[in-house]
Amino acid sequence: MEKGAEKSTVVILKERLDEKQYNKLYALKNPAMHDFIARYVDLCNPDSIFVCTDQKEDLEYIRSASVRNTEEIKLRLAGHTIHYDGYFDQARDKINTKILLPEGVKIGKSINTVDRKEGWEEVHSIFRDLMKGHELYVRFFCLGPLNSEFSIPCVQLTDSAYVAHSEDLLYRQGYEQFKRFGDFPGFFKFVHSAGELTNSVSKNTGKRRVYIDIKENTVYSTNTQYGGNTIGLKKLAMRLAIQRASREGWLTEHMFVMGVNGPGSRVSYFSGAFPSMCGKTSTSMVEGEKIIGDDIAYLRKKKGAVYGVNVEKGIFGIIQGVNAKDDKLIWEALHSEGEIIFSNILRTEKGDVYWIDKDSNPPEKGINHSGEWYPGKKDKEGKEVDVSHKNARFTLSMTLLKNRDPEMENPEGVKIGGIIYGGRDSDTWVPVEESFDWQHGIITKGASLESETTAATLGQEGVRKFNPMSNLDFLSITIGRYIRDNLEFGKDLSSPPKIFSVNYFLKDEEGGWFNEREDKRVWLKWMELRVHNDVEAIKTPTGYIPEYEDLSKLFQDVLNKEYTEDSYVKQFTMRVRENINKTDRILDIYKNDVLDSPGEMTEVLNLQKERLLKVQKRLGDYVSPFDL
Ligand code: SPV
Ligand code: MN
Repeated sequence: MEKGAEKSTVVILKERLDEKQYNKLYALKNPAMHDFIARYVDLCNPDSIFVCTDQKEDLEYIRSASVRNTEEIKLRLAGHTIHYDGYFDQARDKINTKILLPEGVKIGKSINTVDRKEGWEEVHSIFRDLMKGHELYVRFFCLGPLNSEFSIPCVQLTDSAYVAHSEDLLYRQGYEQFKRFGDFPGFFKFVHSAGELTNSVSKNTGKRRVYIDIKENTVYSTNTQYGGNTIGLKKLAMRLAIQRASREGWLTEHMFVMGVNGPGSRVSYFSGAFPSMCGKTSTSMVEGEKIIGDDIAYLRKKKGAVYGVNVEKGIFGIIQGVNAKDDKLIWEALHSEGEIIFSNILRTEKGDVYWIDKDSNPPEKGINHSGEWYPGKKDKEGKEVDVSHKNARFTLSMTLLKNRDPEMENPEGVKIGGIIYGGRDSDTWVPVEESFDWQHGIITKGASLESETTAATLGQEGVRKFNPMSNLDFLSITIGRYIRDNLEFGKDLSSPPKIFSVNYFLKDEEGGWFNEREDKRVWLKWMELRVHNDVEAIKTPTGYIPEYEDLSKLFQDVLNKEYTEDSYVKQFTMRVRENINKTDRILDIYKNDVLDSPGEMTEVLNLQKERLLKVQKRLGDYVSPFDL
């Protein structure tokens, strides 16, 4: 080949792939996909390439590759493995995650961006030869159920067998779908390289980049392994899907989807948005109910209602605090044989695992994300190293769960009866409240969500941050446009879902919790009854709250517990002053920081403030629910 002349796709792929892999790739008649793969094979220069079909033996190849290359280590129970990310690569890197912004496009200052050309060139220069010494895995998946209007086909290139393996547990296989579709455009593309490794973890995290090209539906990720930075179909695909949804009139949300059992054989479906580490997975996995998904949902309008699907088919869940009492179903799955990848927790020589707030005391030694571990170990900065990282995770396919809802693979999705917004809020919102209607719910619950930061992203914890719909980290359009899309979405529905807020994190003056972890089971049942107007509620300036008698009955029925009037008053006292302050904060944000904020925003928030001021004048800063 002459220097300077571009090699053709076929030439590159013939040269680089062995015959078997080449044939698997060319059984798919999609030239755009072939071009994409050839470009990155040529640039990243892997030692070898494996094309993964949906066949069992191919999946087995990936599974054993991750053990062979020591990205995963086998544990005592069959199917269980453990993976470690680098000590400084334990969470989403918000600083180096950027949208490649095309010229002339504005998406507001809350979204991290880099000029498209500049960012594209930077990440492509990092990619040059980055896969040298590695095997490249080519994988095909589908976001959303197969054969559905929700489906989005995807191609992932990664040189991490751990990432390829994780995706296998988390997403529906899409090779056969690509084959059926033939030559089609519009699939999402992901290129990831863990980069140079030391002790099986990414070495050059200084060159960690996650760049999202909304113009080409492509995401680039380099020099990192942590799932939130690397598993393309998870949060990276969300940015692409949010763009597409906005153009096409549907929604991409950071939401679980679950079925709540009502009286008789009634099942009502809910979707719920919570920031990371605020109880989203544990809510969707509560005892007695059914899970469809724990993290990401697509919502579409059909027949005057909202239908939702789980974009994924597995869980990449927080393991800290999972214990036999509060998380029975997760606990059981984690202690049964089956394919599970644990990450960033302690393992012993015998292959048992420990994490923060597991039931039993941790052993005196083991290996964790910091290497050899012993109680009291300090890191280089003098900080005590916990037995596991706070953002440590478990990854499993939901086929391992007994509480998986049979509707999960329904290509139609499930009809959503209620939408829940929740955050980490120590002093303002009551534990559960229903909004007056769709507009009021979107504006004062979803678009007004604030939450204290957690270990799910790098940086300081416990800082109250504005996080509309818990989706701020994943937006690729202006907040204003996103809120407008949400408002529009509900406008012409004949049976709109009811919108609720929940707060599991309310604290008393001494900093103790007002809620027990299992209380959420009661809040879910109350919301289920409200969806069908089966119980009355008390009208407050901010929405409808439960009546004491209904909760008392539910606590008895669901938890076999007495619910005292005193607990009710503590939990449901209207914190008028805090709510006014919050409304002011949110008004300020939408007036001053948000581009193209819809006019309804300030209208609805101002009305809410007036209602709060009136109550304050009449009854003071703290009002018992019995006085409302
Ligand atoms: C979250 O942090 O919201 C997660 C895990 O669900 S991550 O993949 O990091 O986004
Ligand atoms: Mn999440």
